[in-house]
Amino acid sequence: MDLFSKIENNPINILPKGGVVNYYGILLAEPTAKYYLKYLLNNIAWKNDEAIIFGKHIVTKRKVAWYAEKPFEYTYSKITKSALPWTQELLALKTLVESKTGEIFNSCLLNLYHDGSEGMSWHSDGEKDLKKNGAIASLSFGAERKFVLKHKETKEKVSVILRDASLLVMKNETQTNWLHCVPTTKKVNEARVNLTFRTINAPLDVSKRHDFCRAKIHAPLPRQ
Ligand SMILES: O=C(O)CCC(=O)C(=O)O
Ligand SMILES: [Mn+2]
Repeated sequence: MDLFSKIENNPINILPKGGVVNYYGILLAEPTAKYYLKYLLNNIAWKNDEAIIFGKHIVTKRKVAWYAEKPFEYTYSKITKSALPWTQELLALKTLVESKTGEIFNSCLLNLYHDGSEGMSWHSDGEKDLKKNGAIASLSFGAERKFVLKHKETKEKVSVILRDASLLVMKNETQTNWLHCVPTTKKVNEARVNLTFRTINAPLDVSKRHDFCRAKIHAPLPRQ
């Protein structure tokens, strides 16, 4: 058994206290990872992210997309997004992540970092729309980027490099006690796509979207 399959089967909790962040290592072979990166770059409905910060409307270079099993609304940084229905490929990746982690997810927030000049600043994912202490599974494709966690009180930092096709899961009290970020870097010139599978508990207002039955499609097993 190589190191990666060891990590994959016995994920390592990289946090010393106050939560669980399990790193599973690389889940997919290189050709499959390349296939998904290309698929995600070309087929996801990417939009620049928006935020209201200190009353100012900010539009990021980084792009985002929000998909779910129902047209859930998700509000963060004071902007509300309404989910698009799953694609077959996203469902296949959700199935893969669920089988590895034993968790169930109903939504996915995707981020596209075109290169190292784009990152994500310190935050925690504790919005009221999300299941409290629910697991958040982060699957990465493309360029390797550093992911840093910082304890809210002690300021202790823990970091991990998120590699192509690797999986990391944050759960339990992690969002209460830790912030996380993806720092910008001059060393990376390639794109990275990150998928965070989440559990949203927003009630569904079906009157808003009648075309959502498109989401009821067969989920194939992921290509290996
Ligand atoms: O890109 C990443 O690895 C992190 C993304 C993230 O923290 C988020 O979408 O909330
Ligand atoms: Mn986050």
